[in-house]
Amino acid sequence: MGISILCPYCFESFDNTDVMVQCENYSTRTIDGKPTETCEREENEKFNRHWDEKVMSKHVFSPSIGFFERLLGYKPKAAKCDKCGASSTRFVCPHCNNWLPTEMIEKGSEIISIIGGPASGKSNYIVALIHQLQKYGYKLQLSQILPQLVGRNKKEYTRALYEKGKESIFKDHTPVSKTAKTSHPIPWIFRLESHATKKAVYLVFYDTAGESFKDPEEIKRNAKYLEKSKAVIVVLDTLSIPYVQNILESKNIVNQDIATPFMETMDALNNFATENPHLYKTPFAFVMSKFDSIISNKEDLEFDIEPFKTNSSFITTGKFSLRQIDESSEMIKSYMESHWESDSEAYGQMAYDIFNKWGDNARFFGVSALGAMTNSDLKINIPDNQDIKPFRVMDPLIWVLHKLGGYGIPVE
Ligand SMILES: Nc1nc2c(ncn2[C@@H]2O[C@H](COP(=O)(O)OP(=O)(O)OP(=O)(O)O)[C@@H](O)[C@H]2O)c(=O)[nH]1
Ligand SMILES: [Mg+2]
Ligand SMILES: [Zn+2]
Ligand SMILES: [Zn+2]
Repeated sequence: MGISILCPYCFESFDNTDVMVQCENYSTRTIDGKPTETCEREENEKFNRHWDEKVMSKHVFSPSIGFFERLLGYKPKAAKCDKCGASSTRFVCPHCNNWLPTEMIEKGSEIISIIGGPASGKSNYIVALIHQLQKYGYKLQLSQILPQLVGRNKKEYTRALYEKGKESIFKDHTPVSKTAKTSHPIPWIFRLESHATKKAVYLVFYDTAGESFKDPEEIKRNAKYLEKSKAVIVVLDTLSIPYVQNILESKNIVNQDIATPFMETMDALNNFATENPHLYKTPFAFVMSKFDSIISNKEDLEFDIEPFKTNSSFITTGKFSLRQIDESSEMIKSYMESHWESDSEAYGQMAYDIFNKWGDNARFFGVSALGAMTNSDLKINIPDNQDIKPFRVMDPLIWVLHKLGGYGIPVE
């Protein structure tokens, strides 16, 4: 018996000793000094069905795994193609034949979903989150935060998506552009290791186009990954809150994008959770994106930024402050309850409902991926010679890892 792997593409589980291998023979290889035979591409029904495509791909075969390996724990290693004899290390899911990182086959993965409506800020958030983890993760003994080199094609490798996003935000000062709508979301796969516990995990984020979270049919499809997620990060657009919008508009501060109403996302989620009550046992981080807009207009918005005066305190202390998390969450909650009732009592009621249903498994977070608003050129509004400063973006993920346990996150 091996360990059970949850495929981040098709969400089927499989025993890791049932993994398949895809031939990597590009015919320039040699075996014992002699060129190998070429290995023709073929139609791969499973892969094509998954992506709803008609492409030719390299042969997929089953590696031979010995009795003792099965018994003592399987460590994936190079296997010989049953068609051409070349040796390959490209491990694929037996159900959909998508390529998965080798170490994930050995150790499994934890799926954390990031969901939210169109233009709520998901893509920019993911890029800023990884950037900050690579920069500061070591403060909490998290290391090797590595975007993976697997995917349908090189453009879809997490590393490529991340590098492109990082360049856009941190170098060109331009937000990441809109995510294309696809029949299946492309998972962002990262490796992260805890130095303290030596636990290595693969985090899988789904950066779905926000539209997917609006249409009931699509929600059904998303259901599959929400259900299998160990934790969920819900991105809610601060700029879509009518109270905030009205005040900022009166100051001539407007966001260029059409926001998804905060309530629309919450309603969709609430309906879904009511039908799938086990979700209330899953940690949910409710993330208010674009929080820079609140902080820089605190007086007009009558928001008490006391708990938001500094970035994540662990950056200076090396300890994750649960108090800072709780105080920030409380402040957002009470602000909702006291200020947003102008839009009927919906917001206060919603905040109440969340804690009523999720209890200690829910928190509110205020984060800013870009650290500032965008200007009329659609660029991030900071001087060219200054660096982009994301704010509090790591907190939701660290809180979730702390809730899930096993990562040895030092807390205070
Ligand atoms: N002020 C401010 N604006 C932001 C921030 N993050 C994102 N935005 C704005 O929100 C827009 C949408 O952000 P995205 O990250 O593309 O949103 P998304 O949820 O991925 O959108 P879809 O891909 O359409 O689903 C950006 O183009 C920015 O204008 C932030 O931290 N602060
Ligand atoms: Mg996006
Ligand atoms: Zn699969
Ligand atoms: Zn082959």
